Parts: sequence; C-alpha cells; structure tokens
Amino acid sequence: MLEPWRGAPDDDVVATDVDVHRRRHAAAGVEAVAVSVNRAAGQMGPARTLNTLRRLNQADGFDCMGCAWPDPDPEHRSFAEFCENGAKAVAEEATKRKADPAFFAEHSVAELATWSDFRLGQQGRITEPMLLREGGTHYEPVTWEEAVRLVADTLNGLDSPDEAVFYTSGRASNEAAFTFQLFARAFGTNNLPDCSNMCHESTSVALAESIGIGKGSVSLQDIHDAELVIIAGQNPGTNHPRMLSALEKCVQGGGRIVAVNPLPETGLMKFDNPQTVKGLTGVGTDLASEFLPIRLGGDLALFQALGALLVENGAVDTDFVDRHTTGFESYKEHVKDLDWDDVLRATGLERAQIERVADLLAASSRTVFCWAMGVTQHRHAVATIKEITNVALLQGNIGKPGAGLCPVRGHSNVQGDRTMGVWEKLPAHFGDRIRAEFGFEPPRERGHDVVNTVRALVEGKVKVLMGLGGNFAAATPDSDVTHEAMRSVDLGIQVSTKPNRTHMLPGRQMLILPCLGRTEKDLTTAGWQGVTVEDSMSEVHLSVGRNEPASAHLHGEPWIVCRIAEATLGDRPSGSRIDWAAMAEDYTRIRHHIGNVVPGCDAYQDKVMRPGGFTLPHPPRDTRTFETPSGKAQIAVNPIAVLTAPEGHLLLQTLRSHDQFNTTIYGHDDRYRGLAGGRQVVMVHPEDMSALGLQEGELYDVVSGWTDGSERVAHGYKVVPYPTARGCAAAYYPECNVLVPLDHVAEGSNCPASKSVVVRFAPHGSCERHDAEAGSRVKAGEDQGNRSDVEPVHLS
Ligand SMILES: Nc1nc2c(c(=O)[nH]1)N[C@H]1C(S)=C(S)[C@@H](COP(=O)(O)OP(=O)(O)OC[C@H]3O[C@@H](n4cnc5c(=O)[nH]c(N)nc54)[C@H](O)[C@@H]3O)O[C@H]1N2
Ligand SMILES: Nc1nc2c(c(=O)[nH]1)N[C@H]1C(S)=C(S)[C@@H](COP(=O)(O)OP(=O)(O)OC[C@H]3O[C@@H](n4cnc5c(=O)[nH]c(N)nc54)[C@H](O)[C@@H]3O)O[C@H]1N2
Ligand code: SF4
Ligand SMILES: [Mo]
Repeated sequence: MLEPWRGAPDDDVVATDVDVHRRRHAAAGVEAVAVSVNRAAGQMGPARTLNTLRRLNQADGFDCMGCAWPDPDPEHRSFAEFCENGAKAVAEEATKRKADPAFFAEHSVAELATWSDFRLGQQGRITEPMLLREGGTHYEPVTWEEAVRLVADTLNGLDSPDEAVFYTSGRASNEAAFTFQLFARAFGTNNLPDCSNMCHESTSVALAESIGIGKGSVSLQDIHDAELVIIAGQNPGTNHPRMLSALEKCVQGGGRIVAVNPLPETGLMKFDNPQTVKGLTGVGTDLASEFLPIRLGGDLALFQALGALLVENGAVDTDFVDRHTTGFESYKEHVKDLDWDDVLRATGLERAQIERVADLLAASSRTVFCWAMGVTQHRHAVATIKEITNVALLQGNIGKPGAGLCPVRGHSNVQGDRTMGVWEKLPAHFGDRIRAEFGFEPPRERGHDVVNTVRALVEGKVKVLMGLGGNFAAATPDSDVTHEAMRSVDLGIQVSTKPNRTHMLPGRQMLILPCLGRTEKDLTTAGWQGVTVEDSMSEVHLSVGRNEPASAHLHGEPWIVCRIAEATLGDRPSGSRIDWAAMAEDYTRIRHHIGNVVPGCDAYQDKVMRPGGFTLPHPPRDTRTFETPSGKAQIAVNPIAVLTAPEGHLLLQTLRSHDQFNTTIYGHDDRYRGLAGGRQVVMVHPEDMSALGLQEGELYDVVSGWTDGSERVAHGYKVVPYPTARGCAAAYYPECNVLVPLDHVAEGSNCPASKSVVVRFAPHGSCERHDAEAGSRVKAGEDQGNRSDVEPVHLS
C-alpha cells in the first residue's frame, strides 16, 4: 500500500500516481480563468461565486486572503482584480461544505489523523467550537462560554506565563494581531512565534541591519517604471500571480527582467494576461530576457560577483555611496580578491552569464530587486539578503522612483501582523508605547520564535499552545519530532476555519475555535465590523466581508481573542486600563489603540477609511534616511558560501506546487511544471538521475541525515527528470518537512533552512518508519560544533 503522508493510508488519491506532461511555457491565459471559475463554482455554487469574486480586492470589498501582493490604486482597478490562486483561496473559504458536529461525531481523531491534508481541508468549514476532552476519542461541540472558560482556567493555572505560547499565521487581520500580542504581553510573555519566523524572517533581520527597517522599499508603480527587475528565488506565476501583470507593464515600457532560479519557472518566462485579448488568444508577453539557472544557495556568491563587477567597471553611484552609506571601502577591498572559482562552483553558472547581468545592471538607472523563499530559507540567507542590498546600494537604487528592494511577502497580512507587534522580540519603543497606552509594563525579555517553540515543546516546557490561524503541525520543520513534541501540551487551542493537521495532533486536550473568514459578514452587538490589513508594499486598507457566515456560531478573530483575554485577565495586570469587552464588540476601539501605539499609524481609523487606505512611512524609500546606528545604510562584507552535497547526495529544496496554499492542498496537480496526479515526487536533473542510478517510475525513500547521525525519511517518492540545476532537487512542502532537521536554520534569523537539505535516495521500503513511541530523532539544542558531512558544507 502506498502511503501519502506520515504513513497515512488515503483513499482519495494515491499520491505517487504522478503523470508527467509537457511543462507549460506561459503562465495564466484561458486555462487559468477556466480553473478559477470551475474551482470556485464547485465549492460555492454559481450565485455565491459571482457575488463573492466581484468584491475580491475592490476598495469597498474584502482583501484577498491569498498572497500579500498589492492592489492598484482604487481608480485603476479592473472589474476582476484577482488571479487563479486568489479565486482558489476564496473558494476554499467561502465553500458551502461543512465540517459540523455530525462530521466530528462520525470520525474519531485517530481516524482523522490518518487522512491527508487535502482530504481534511476538503471537509469544509468548522461550524461550532469543538473540544477533544482528556481521554476522549472524538471532538465534541461545546459552547463559547465553556470554551473560553477552559482556556482562561488553564492559562491561569500555569506556573509561569512563559509556559504558554501564542502562534500567529499571517492571515490574521491587524485588529486580531494587535489584540493577540497585547493579550500575550498582558498575560506576561513574549512567546509570540509567527509564520514569518519560517518565511521572511531572514529579510527582516538583514534589512533592519542594512537599511534600518525590515521592509521592502518599492511601490507597484516602481515595478512598472523599472528599467531592470531582478527576481531571485521566487515563483510569482504560482505564488504571486498578479505580479505578472506588473512585470508585463514593466516589459511593455521597455524594462528588462532577469530571473535567478534553479528551475525555469513558467511564470517567469512568459505571461498570457487573461485580461487582454492577446493573452486570451495565447499571444502573451515574454518576461525574463535573461535566466540564470543557479544552484541552490548560490545567490550570495552571485550577488557578490555582480557587486565586484560593478566596482571593477566603475558603475558605482559614488555620490549616493558617499552620502548615504558606510562600509564601502572594506567592501571594495573584499571584492577585489573575489575568487571566481568559488563563485562558479557556488552558482553553477558561467562567468559570461554573470557578466551579462552585470552589464544590464550597469546600463540601468532604475533597478528593482525581488526575492522570496528561495533566498530566505537558507543557512546563509541573512548574508545573502545583505549582499543583494549591497548591489542595490552601490547604484543608489533605494529611495528613487522605479528602483528599490522588493522582498515579496507570503501571507496576505504577514507584514501587518509584525507591524502590529506580533514578534517574539518586543522592540523597546513598542513596549514603551504599550505601557503608556494601557498602563502596564510588558515583559521585555525575548520569547520563543517557531524553532525555539518546538525545542521548548521537546523539552516539555510548553503547557498551552494557542494558534491564531495557521497549521503549526504541518508548517514547522522536522515533522516527526514536532508532532511527537506537540503531544506533550496540556491544552492546544486552534482558531481555525477548516480542519487541519494541527487539530489531529492533540495534547491532553485540544480546542478548536471556529472563526469567520474575510469573505464573511462580521456582525457584533456594535454593528457590522471591518478589519484592516497591510500588503507587501506597506499599504494599509480596510477589508469588509459581506457573505452570510458559514454558521451562526462563528465569531471574528478579534472578538475571540478579546473574550479569551477578558476571561483570563479580568482587570489584570493591576493598574492597567484595557477594555477587552469594548474592543471585542467594536473594532474601531482596537484601531484607536493601534493609532496610539503602532509607529506610523497615527489617526489610523481616519486613514483606513479612505478608499485604498494609506501607505506606512518607510524612511529609506521616502527620504533616504537610514535609521541604523551609524545613520547610514550599511554595505556589508560577507564571506562567500559554497554549498555542496557529499558524493551520492543531492541538495533538496522544499517548495510549493501550483495547487496549494501552504499547508492547504487544493489538488494534486502542478500544472505549470507539467506534473499531475500526485505530490510525492522529487524533481531531479536527468544527468544526476543517471549519475545516482535513479530510475524514472521507481519508488524511493528519500533520506536526510544530520550532524548527530540521526536520519529522517520521506517514504515512497517517485523521481522525475526535470530541468533543475545540477546537484539540486525539488520536492513539495509540507510533505517533505519531515526531512528538514530542526537545527538546520538560517544564521541570525533562526528561519528553517528548508531550501537546502542534503538527501540521498534508498530503495522504497528499505528504511525504517518513525516510531512515535520510540522517542525523538534529534535532541533539541544539540551542540552543532562537530559538523559532519550531512549538512551542506560551507567553504569560505
Ligand atoms: N498559490 C500560492 N500562493 C502563495 C503561497 C502558496 O502556497 N500558494 N504561499 C504564500 C507564502 S506564505 C509565501 S512565503 C510565498 C512563497 O513564494 P515563493 O518564494 O515563490 O515560494 P516557493 O514555492 O517556496 O518557491 C521558491 C522559489 O525559489 C526557487 N529557489 C529555491 N531555492 C533557491 C535558491 O537557492 N536560489 C534561487 N535563486 N532560487 C531558489 C524555487 O525554485 C522556487 O521557484 O507565496 C505566497 N503565495
Ligand atoms: N519545508 C518548508 N516548510 C515551510 C515552508 C517551505 O517553503 N518549506 N514555508 C514556510 C512559510 S513561508 C510559511 S508562511 C509557513 C506557513 O505556516 P502557516 O501560516 O501556519 O500555515 P498555513 O498553511 O498558511 O495555514 C493554513 C491554515 O489556516 C487556517 N485558516 C485559513 N484561513 C483562516 C482564517 O481566516 N482565520 C483563521 N484563524 N484560520 C484560517 C486554516 O485552518 C488552514 O488550515 O510555512 C513554512 N514552512
Ligand atoms: S496575486 Fe495574491 S493577493 Fe492578488 S488575487 Fe492573486 S493570490 Fe490574491
Ligand atoms: Mo510565507
């Protein structure tokens, strides 16, 4: 029997039945329109589909819960301001299917634990608070009163507030995020991990050090106006589809695009814009004019080489460098000795390819640099992003039109959640403003991020794990270790819309609190509530749902958070002034506090009520001001990293298919890559297949090792020949998270390095299965001093 996920027999699909078709050469087009409408109508029915999609991303409608790509100005929006993946995300939320109490009565948790993520998600919306009692076999419905009381009593029974952890996923609104962090801090802990810890954390760390703010510096208009856009480690055709419209505008205005990626991702190459006649007839726009098929982890070397060539060729904006940066002299010294052999080994590219891109850079007076997970999820990700920033600074590409840094965020409000203070590191000024506004002293010491939460779980130090959205169990690395550790909590609490893996890995007790989604009308005693969100380009605006809720028992996330806080804290901390009850019913009360506490958000309520909202300040973008210790942007010196896998091994990246949103699996196809019908595949270069003796169609166990000798196994994968960089392979997240060792993280940001795991292939069935009773495979916090050859070797 083939076993798709964690040994789960699954009757809906045999996940290894993969068909390999021809790769698509253009993204979007008629097919994308057809797929979005079919998916939406299949889940919502025709009337609801039309009514819902019509309001998606409109100024008076709701914000897409897909990615964080921005919307055009209200006056430039079209009637259909969304993409295939936005429509899929909406369909998943606005589905008519229900996972109601009868569903949970029919299926035990033990049974549901064997279902795939796909099948769990397809059951539809959760309709009532559900509790798995201690010793129970099934989730049972409970009232909100009982649910809230259980949470409050359990939290108040802890020995220390630090035994509780409050996780946030980037879909939470600003109002939910602000109240959630306030609750955690009023309760007494900074244990506020979020999905950002696994996502753009490396960006936040690197940019804060280099330019004084952890966010990107461009607007949508800057992309349209750029002469050159370099896109590294990002697959926009699947993950930020409307970015293709912006790139199309750029190209039509004479701009050039360079794609840096181990895979020739379809969306980077050509775009059939479904909103134009040309696009619908398949006569699309060619996007990237230069494609660098880089090896995994080679970007640091690439960007350092580009910087070296700019210096060598005198293509430096010396006026900008003198006035606004520090560190240039040391950098110049460092890159003078650049070792081209290292660069070519790290990147797998030819020198001429890199020189061509350096020439494009030299000729461009306005360059935008985009990146995403292919850059952030590596051990040396922070250094890589500083190196990208160096290249931007050398040519003064920050703080002028048509130029800048563009880290493309993932979840629709992940950037907003951080702005609202969801962070395990409480910035001093933010803490001071909380104290001034609410009259209590928040804890100042650092809390747990995601990886440290798992370590603390392994050590039995976490008693309550609450998730505001997301799917902690499936999104985190080292699945066997994490899943086992999650069993140790006294109470798990998950605010969710649909069943997911996290619900099926309960501790002593587990509570599911069902919430309203963005499409739905949020009615409280104070009236119809809206929420606010921030996109990847720091634009903040209102989102109002209008659909009838999936069930009369649902509440908005801010309501849920505030009611729990009220029941837990009463009027604690002593001397504080927090009116939880008022905030629960009237979200303008929350926005009033956001205005007083969050930097850049003064007069928040007024500003978000304007059509299209407002843009948060960004000193480097706005005035070329850099709030670093030196008052200047930092040109950083980094040693080059060369990632190599030992003989007989490959470097594996874990990525997204076209048919998923993170851990929510929409289907089993990856249309643009030409793979259909299954997710248990590894894409490998045909020459590497020959070199390793791998046969197409055979099943393999994929094995990753770690420095302590432990091994992790993903069972039963097909290898497919695929044009990826030599020595590199690709497979899907979250199934392959089992292969990512917990301690394999980015230096400086603690972000799991899920884009470079060393793997080997063993015949299927030859590897032992993980035995949950037998204990963890890694010991948390183990000394990493003695590295052997099972992690990518850094030579510098
Ligand atoms: N439809 C859909 N949209 C999404 C999501 C989704 O799951 N589905 N997820 C959302 C979230 S949370 C996020 S963070 C974003 C993620 O957006 P992406 O970052 O585009 O997501 P990944 O699928 O992880 O793709 C990483 C890309 O980087 C490339 N890559 C991997 N390693 C390297 C490397 O070392 N160097 C270079 N140059 N390239 C590399 C891969 O080949 C791939 O093209 O998308 C968001 N949008
Ligand atoms: N190996 C590997 N691991 C990775 C990554 C990778 O590339 N490779 N990527 C990482 C990245 S970039 C990210 S962002 C994380 C994602 O980590 P998470 O954010 O934790 O995961 P998601 O899959 O986005 O969360 C989906 C769940 O959110 C719930 N949900 C959906 N809508 C709502 C809502 O409106 N309200 C509430 N309360 N819940 C809702 C649903 O129940 C759904 O099951 O995963 C990370 N993990
Ligand atoms: S690009 Fe992103 S935000 Fe825009 S419609 Fe598509 S999924 Fe939604
Ligand atoms: Mo993400």
